[in-house]
Amino acid sequence: MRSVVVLPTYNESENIDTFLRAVRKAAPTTDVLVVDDNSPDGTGRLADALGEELGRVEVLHRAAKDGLGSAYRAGFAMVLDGRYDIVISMDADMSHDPDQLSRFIELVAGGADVVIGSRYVLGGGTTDWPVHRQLLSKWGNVYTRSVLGVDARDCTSGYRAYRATSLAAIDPTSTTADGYAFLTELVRRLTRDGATIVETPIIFRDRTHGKSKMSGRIIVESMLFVTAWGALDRWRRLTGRFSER
Ligand SMILES: Nc1nc2c(ncn2[C@@H]2O[C@H](COP(=O)(O)OP(=O)(O)OP(=O)(O)O)[C@@H](O)[C@H]2O)c(=O)[nH]1
Ligand SMILES: [Mg+2]
Repeated sequence: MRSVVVLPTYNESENIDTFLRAVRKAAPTTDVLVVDDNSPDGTGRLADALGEELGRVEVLHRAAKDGLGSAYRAGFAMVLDGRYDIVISMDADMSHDPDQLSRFIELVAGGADVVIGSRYVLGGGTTDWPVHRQLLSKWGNVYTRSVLGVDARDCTSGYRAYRATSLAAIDPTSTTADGYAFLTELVRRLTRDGATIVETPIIFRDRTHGKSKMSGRIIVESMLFVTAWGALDRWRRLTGRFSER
């Protein structure tokens, strides 16, 4: 099956070299589409150079920083053109272990519509995260699951593999959220579409290089989206209009 990793980057110059080499080693036939938002630290130029050296790396250069959701919408639009059977999403900061790529690909080949690398199933977890971040992520996910009734324990994990046709079916380019809420929005749409969601355990390692782009604002935005979607779903169930987005 033909597969591609969509990789949003913003100021990941300390990670991009290690990351692309590790992906090439772990999954030699998987392509990579880097979506760089004109990183001031030159990540985009580094990715171009690495692409020339390694092959199978394409770089989408965007004019300015526009958020994770927006970067994925642009990247997905490019790779959902029939070239690929599997579309993978990853962070560039080595939090997601490239050595697990073959497992994600096998699970999609085995019938999953989406495979989520999950911190909240047996065998999964986080290392090096401060306690407040662990609690926020864990309880954010418990809240999301209970409010939206989605079939996943980790809705905010960005390490995923989608069957390309199943991703196209939920029209990811028409999503509106950014940050973590974007990832939740995709799980919500997949659940409503009747997709087979499979979670596989991952150990999420905190980044050792570069700065986090996730802010308090993004976390608050995520919880507000979840609350609004939950209310909307409830209202639609009451009025029998559940089939609408
Ligand atoms: N193109 C693009 N990529 C982004 C943007 N914001 C974040 N990213 C990338 O998205 C991925 C996830 O962002 P991170 O900052 O690592 O978010 P996080 O993993 O929740 O937080 P930390 O690991 O603590 O930094 C990384 O590869 C970032 O470089 C953006 O506005 N545009
Ligand atoms: Mg990260």
